[in-house]
Amino acid sequence: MTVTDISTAVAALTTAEASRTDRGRLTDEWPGLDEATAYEVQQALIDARLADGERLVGFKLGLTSRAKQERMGVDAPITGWLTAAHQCDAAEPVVVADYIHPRIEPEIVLILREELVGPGCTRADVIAATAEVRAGFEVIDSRYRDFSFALPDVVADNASAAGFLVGATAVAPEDVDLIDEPLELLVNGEVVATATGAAIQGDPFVAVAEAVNAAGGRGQAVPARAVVLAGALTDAVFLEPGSTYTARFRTLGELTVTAG
Ligand code: OOG
Ligand code: MG
Repeated sequence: MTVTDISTAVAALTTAEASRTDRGRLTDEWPGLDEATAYEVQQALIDARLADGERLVGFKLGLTSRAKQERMGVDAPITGWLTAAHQCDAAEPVVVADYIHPRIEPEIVLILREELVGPGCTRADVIAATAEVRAGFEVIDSRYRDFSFALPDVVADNASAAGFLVGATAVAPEDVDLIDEPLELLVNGEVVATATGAAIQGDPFVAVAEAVNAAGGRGQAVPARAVVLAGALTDAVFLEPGSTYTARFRTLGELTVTAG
């Protein structure tokens, strides 16, 4: 299948995900694919899932940390959408064979009480609309070979969304300083990375406000009760069957998941 338009791009990405087979970049076949068109591909991909009976439950920011932007060779944050099918249960292992080449990354999660809509969304608006802040993990799984993509590729691929987990401790947004909130990422009990919330564009609430404004420019709002993944604080690590991953925050508590 040669990808030259939105519907063949949706079909190619959907097939790659369903068959757990990575593929080349869309931009190799469709050099004219720009960021705006890539968001149209992403929207068509999500619309197809919702038409198939999946339920929209969340919004994700991606590539908000300089560490990730450098690793992935891109220079701007992106957004994507989460459905109920993406939600994983920390009590069950995340099954590596269900994905292509899954990675896991620690996230700060906002649970909204009210809709967020831009343009004009501010940090204060995000805080006011947030019911709870929690620890989280995101499972990312690029449909592209070796996680190699240009910005339009990863946007079309719904920002590599594949799964997410939310921690058990709920904190009110006014009860946590997210900028200074420290995190340790542990693999099999060993600390492999540390960060603070400032890794998310200096301030996770500002990052979310900017992402809401960008989505607003595309005519999209983030609905009330949505789960918002503010962006990874560290680089992602590959999931290996039998390994255990812990995100340990100071105020947001700790979340552990095992890969199977
Ligand atoms: C893109 C998704 C990045 C994050 O939190 O930075 C992301 C990728 O790295 O494949 O979800
Ligand atoms: Mg992420």
